[in-house]
Amino acid sequence: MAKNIVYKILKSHLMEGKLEPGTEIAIRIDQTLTQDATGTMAYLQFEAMGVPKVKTELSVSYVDHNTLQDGFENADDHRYLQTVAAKHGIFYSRAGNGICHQVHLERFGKPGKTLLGSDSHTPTGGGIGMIAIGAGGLDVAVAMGGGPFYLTCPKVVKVNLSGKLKPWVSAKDVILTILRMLTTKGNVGTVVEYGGDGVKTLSVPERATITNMGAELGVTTSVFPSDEITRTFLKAQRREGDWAALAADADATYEKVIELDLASVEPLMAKPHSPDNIGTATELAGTKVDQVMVGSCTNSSYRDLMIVASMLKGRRINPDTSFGVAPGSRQVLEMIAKNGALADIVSAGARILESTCGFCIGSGQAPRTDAVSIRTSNRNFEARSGTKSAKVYLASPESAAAAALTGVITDPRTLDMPYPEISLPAEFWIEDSMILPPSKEPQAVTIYRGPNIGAPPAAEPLPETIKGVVAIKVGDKVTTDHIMPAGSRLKYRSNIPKYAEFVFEGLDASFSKNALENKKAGVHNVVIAGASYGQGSSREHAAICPMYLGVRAVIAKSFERIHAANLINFGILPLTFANEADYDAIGANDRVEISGIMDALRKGEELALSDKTNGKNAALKYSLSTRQRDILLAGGMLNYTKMNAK
Ligand code: MIC
Ligand code: SF4
Repeated sequence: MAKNIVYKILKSHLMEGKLEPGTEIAIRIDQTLTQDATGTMAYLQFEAMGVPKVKTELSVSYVDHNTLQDGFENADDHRYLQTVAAKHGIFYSRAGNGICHQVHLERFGKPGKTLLGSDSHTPTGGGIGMIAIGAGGLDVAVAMGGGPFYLTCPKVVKVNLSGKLKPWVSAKDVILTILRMLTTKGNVGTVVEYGGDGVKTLSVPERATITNMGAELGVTTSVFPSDEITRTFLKAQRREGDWAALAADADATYEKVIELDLASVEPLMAKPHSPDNIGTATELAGTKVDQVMVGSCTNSSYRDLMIVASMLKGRRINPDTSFGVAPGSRQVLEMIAKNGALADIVSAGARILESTCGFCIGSGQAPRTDAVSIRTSNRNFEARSGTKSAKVYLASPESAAAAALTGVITDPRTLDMPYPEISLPAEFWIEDSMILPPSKEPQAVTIYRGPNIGAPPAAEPLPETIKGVVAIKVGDKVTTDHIMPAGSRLKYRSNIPKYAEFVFEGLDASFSKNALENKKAGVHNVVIAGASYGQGSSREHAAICPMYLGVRAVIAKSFERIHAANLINFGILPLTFANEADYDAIGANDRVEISGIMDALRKGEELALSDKTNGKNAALKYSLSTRQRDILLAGGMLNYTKMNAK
């Protein structure tokens, strides 16, 4: 049967199930990646499994999120990660070596392979033809232990690219165009596959920008073919041997085909506070800009920084605009340092930042009160920048540099300068000394555990009846940044009781305290939510910390994929309203009851919420595979794994 790229890779990795969209399948994972903010939990869970050496072809542990080190916590965690990697067969990319997705693309990704990463932007690897998926740390730990990864067999949507981008328009504008079409809601269970003649006009870094920010669509992943351009990129990384051709069969079928003429794409920006709230640079032009930040895993490649450097060369940034630049990797930084482009950026007045996530996750560079900040990153959720009143716009490096020069939002096509032509080098600068291979004598490695590292709490089995209170009621598109803020709170990632103090901090500062009191009093906490609950990050802390606070069920209009899986892994029931209108009737603090849970789950029957405060009932649905039901019945993934090991 004719196949698209997605099904070719899934087929060659299929371990359980059939390739029928909507059904649960299990696939073999070739490579894993973790980053430090999700990694400590993932490795603690991996250690708990008792597997001496990872069973994947390659596992890499990156340090790129928590590098601010405003206290001992981050450095302690780094040391833990380094030693645990050395002991268990994992490569360790040290702080300073770059952002996980950028470095993985440069040094490790391979066309046709599967990659599971404990970070939602893992689909960046789709830029070189990988099926690269973001997941919670526990799922990644299981994959490192040799277990399969379970997912819903996706529908595949093709984006058929034709034509060529016009000057001053780049890959970021392409993905913003697609976000305008598909939005951040309603794409769960889909993979976007790119094809068409336009593909060959895009370099690997450009393709990676598109697959990276595909995460904001809420799709499982996005993938490009692997062609001669991919081969040239890998050759320039001295990895031509890792190349493999990958293309869809001529008569491959898709759920839907979306046509996109690259020549029709114009400079766009995502306006506050959602990546799908799109405006054109033309219509936004003239808005005063206080801060411009270039970097993040979306737009920090050699290509992107060379564009910025060429635009700034011989010019000065606007005196009212603060301008920060964070190159995506040490490779990028070293190359622009050697060829002089870094000097052009510095001379223009830029502040050079570490090759890390930094500003993107709100770890430093919080803008001033009410500021307009133009960023090349992928998420502009409210308060993520560290300043609640800031208005963050997401843009291409071209549009960002234009704003830095003029001090206002500027359509880069209106600048009085020629469009810089950037070609990728025949050979990148390659020096991997910041990537430490695993120890040859693992038995001699002692794992370092600083006081910041606590054991992950175990989930309790589900009760027969959830009897409690609506501890919070939230609206649509509540992101994991709302549930479990990052930024200055990031350093508590390895300390669940402490980190749990900040659950829903921005929405209801007393949530954590109240929820914990309910738990102590034996009252179950229930969360009521609107559509697309849990958008954004893969952080399983958005499930672990609520679990720790005694949240037993989340009832939403709909869930995002990674977050729903994390809730199940940590024994929290993800339920949806059979009639969405019932959402309106339930109030915060209402006394609620859901009974007969075990029995209903075992039989696959509907559940009902009885609201004791208003006397109304709401029918509840769930979309769980038998395996997921068993995980919930066991009280989470760790309990389930232990039970099955016996
Ligand atoms: C993010 O962009 O929100 C993060 C920080 O990279 C997260 C992971 C995390 O919360 O640690 C992600 O996207 O998964
Ligand atoms: Fe890091 Fe930002 Fe990318 Fe997340 S989105 S991995 S915080 S650079």
